[in-house]
Amino acid sequence: MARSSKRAAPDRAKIHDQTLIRGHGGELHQVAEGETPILTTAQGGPVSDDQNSLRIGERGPTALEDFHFREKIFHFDHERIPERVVHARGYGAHGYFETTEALTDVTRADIFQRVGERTPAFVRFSTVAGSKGSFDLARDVRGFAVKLYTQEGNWDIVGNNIPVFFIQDAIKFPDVIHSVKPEPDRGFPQAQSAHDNFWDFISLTPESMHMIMWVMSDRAIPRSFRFMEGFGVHSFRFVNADGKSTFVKFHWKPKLGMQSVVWNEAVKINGADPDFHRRDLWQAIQSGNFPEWELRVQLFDQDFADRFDFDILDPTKLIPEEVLPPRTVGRLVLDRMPENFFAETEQVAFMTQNVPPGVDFSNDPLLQGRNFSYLDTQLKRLGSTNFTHLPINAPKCPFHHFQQDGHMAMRNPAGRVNYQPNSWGEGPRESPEKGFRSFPAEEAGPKQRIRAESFADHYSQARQFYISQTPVEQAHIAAALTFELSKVETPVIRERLVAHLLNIDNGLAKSVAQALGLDGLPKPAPAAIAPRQDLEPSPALSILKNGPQRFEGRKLGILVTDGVDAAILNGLIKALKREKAVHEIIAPKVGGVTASDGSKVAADQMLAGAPSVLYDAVALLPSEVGMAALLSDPAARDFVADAFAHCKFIGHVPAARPLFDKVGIADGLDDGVIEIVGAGAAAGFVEALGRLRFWEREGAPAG
Ligand code: HDE
Repeated sequence: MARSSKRAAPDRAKIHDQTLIRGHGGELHQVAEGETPILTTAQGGPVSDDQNSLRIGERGPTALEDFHFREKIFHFDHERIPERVVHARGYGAHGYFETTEALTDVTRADIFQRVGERTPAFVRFSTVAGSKGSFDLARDVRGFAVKLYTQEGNWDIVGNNIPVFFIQDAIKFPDVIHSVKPEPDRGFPQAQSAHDNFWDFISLTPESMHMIMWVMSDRAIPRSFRFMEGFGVHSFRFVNADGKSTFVKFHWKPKLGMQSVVWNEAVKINGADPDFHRRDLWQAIQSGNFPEWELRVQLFDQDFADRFDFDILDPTKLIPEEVLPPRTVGRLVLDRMPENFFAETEQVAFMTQNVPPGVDFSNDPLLQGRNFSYLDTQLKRLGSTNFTHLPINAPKCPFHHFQQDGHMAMRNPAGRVNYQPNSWGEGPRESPEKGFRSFPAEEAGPKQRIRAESFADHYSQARQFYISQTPVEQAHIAAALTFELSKVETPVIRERLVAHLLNIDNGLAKSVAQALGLDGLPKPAPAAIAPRQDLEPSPALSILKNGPQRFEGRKLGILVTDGVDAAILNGLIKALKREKAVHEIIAPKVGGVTASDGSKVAADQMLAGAPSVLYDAVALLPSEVGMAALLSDPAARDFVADAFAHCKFIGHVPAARPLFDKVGIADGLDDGVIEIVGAGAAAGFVEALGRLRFWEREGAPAG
């Protein structure tokens, strides 16, 4: 039986048109102009009353025969499906992948054959530990899962925003996840790694140390999905038409550069806007600022693998970009939000085993385990083997097979033939040329449970990551470790972790021990292999060394009052537009203010609902009169104090100065606090914003 997915794409422009409504089958129905469609049951029966259930008498009992009520409540009762065991909280968007460099020599994958070709894509970003309703800015790894609907079937690169992982063997996955999730007796903490169980497991699992450096760094508190890198983590294979294999690692590089928030800010954002990352992606895409990443590949052969310092099958190791420069081969653009969160983002099923011909697996033991896990999890979550029938999971290329029946089967074979070979001359047959052929790697050896000796170095790359950071970033790692361990109630766990840090960096171990108030330093943890001190720093691992030097895609919060200088405000907005940045006007009342020239300025936010943590930088443009009222407003004081504490650039008119006095920072004002005098000065202020933060305020050099 032949099936094609060439279903007409819905005409999006018309979906919200009054004259078209979408039916439950996804089809659009025409209704006469001005006519309201009739509400029906799921069986299509017209409903006469949706406000009252069927009762015997005015105040009597409800009748069992009320099939409309029964169906409505039945369906409602079953609205939830199990959330993902990990990565439950996520947010997705549609877009496309464009091939910018053909890789015909290294892979036969169709997607890399033609420069300029676009392949539809769906991406889901997520946190790992929290449940579906948890807040966005947990300290956590972010999932970065990409589904590419290629001409040879779906290819899922189910990656993270961190290029290494906690464990080396998939059999440890339930343990690491159990340890980070809420503790089973008390049911908390939610979406937090700062508790005993997590650090107990970590401190007993030295292989996690490299990953720990990453999750304690600012990578784990990104400012936006748009400003994160993504990584396939494992070594995969490309296989070309001649059957030659090349190893490959996948990297996604954000076009607008990387950016994170600081911890104190993250904590406050979670209260002020738990959907911070969702809202950010939604707003960017809805306003036409489509986020974009480059796909870069690190390609290497067996020779390189043999020579490299670490085992390329070990997912707790990376290959520094300076050692093996990545090649840019494509770009990923997200330009459309799902029409329905549940149907698409919640039901999307990513699977590492979804690879097209020309992409293949390595023996990374984590990847091998994942290839089992993802199919299993889809059955549990989506409830049927037919989860590929859901539009978000169905391939967009023609597909033909004899799988049939099961729950919710919607695409059963038509006609008599549901097997092959058959004598009826019908139906699809396999193709040795076009079909997926596994790379014929030679495998032999005793069947055993063993960790390869080549996986035994747990500290050298952790150290390399640490020494590659700027002093500011290093200080953040120390502060994060201190915070997390301060929440651990069992002193021996704190000590055990510091013992590992001694194998990474003495200074780091000492500062954490001191900040925790440990009585002296423990002995370094026994190391299976002595940590290397000779690995060169890799600048690519630092966020701040790779700053975008522009404010594009970022958001300025502009605080105004009645009497705001209209020329300055307009100058500022113009300069931001030129920089492709966005802004929000924050006023004491959401009704807005009247500017100096008598014009009405609409507000996006009321001050009490818009703390400065929601912005990348702030501008204070009160009038003298407006200022007087702000001085006694705690929201105004927090607005400024937090912006300053979080090293944000603060632009201000002279009238705002008393606020600095009021919050006690007037004596410490630095070059990150910029006076805006006259309309022309606004452009200068916006130019300074390109540095994103004034890190010198933290007392450590930024570079
Ligand atoms: Fe996953 N992982 N994982 N994982 N993972 C899931 O699949 C699993 C691992 C990642 O947005 C689950 O559909 C095992 C590494 C992402 O829908 C589950 C192991 C990396 C997502 C699963 C790992 C990831 C998942 C849960 C250890 C980075 C979210 C729901 C071997 C390279 C995808 C689901 C989305 C989701 C299993 C380790 C990334 C249970 C067994 C390493 C981005 O199948």
